[in-house]
Amino acid sequence: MEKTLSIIKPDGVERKLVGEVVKRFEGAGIRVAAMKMVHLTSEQAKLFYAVHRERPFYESLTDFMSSGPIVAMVLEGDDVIQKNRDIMGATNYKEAAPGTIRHDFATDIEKNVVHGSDAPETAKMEIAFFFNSLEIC
Ligand code: IDP
Ligand code: MG
Repeated sequence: MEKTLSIIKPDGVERKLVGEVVKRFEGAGIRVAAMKMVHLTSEQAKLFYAVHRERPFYESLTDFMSSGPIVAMVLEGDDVIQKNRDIMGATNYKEAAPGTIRHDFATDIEKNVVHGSDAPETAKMEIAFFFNSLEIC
């Protein structure tokens, strides 16, 4: 079984979309294997998004990601990395397909409600950033 990291970003938590997002994952047959709410410091958000440090939106993105609590989850299932990306929709909500989380709820290219790992290697690193092995059931 494959695992991936999902995050409900500060905009999603503030707008009370936690239940809606989890419902979409579970409705697609995905299992939640770990879940926690955390409020990242700016330094922690910068570490998490270090791969984007050269991008013009890095400062703004990491300010946003540390602006309020987030919900981090480990999702488990067959092909769950790609399945989660399909349920999330395109990064830019204007290009996201109808029925995807970002199409239905995002308000901005940055404030796009959810994060999802994009490949097996990043999934492994991102899961370890938030969870130790005892916390993954
Ligand atoms: P992803 O979240 O769909 O994997 P990435 O390219 O990895 O997209 O970008 C990470 C996050 O950075 C996005 O989810 C979004 O919040 C933000 N972001 C991406 N591109 C832009 C941009 O052009 N302007 C502002 N924020 C952006
Ligand atoms: Mg990404």
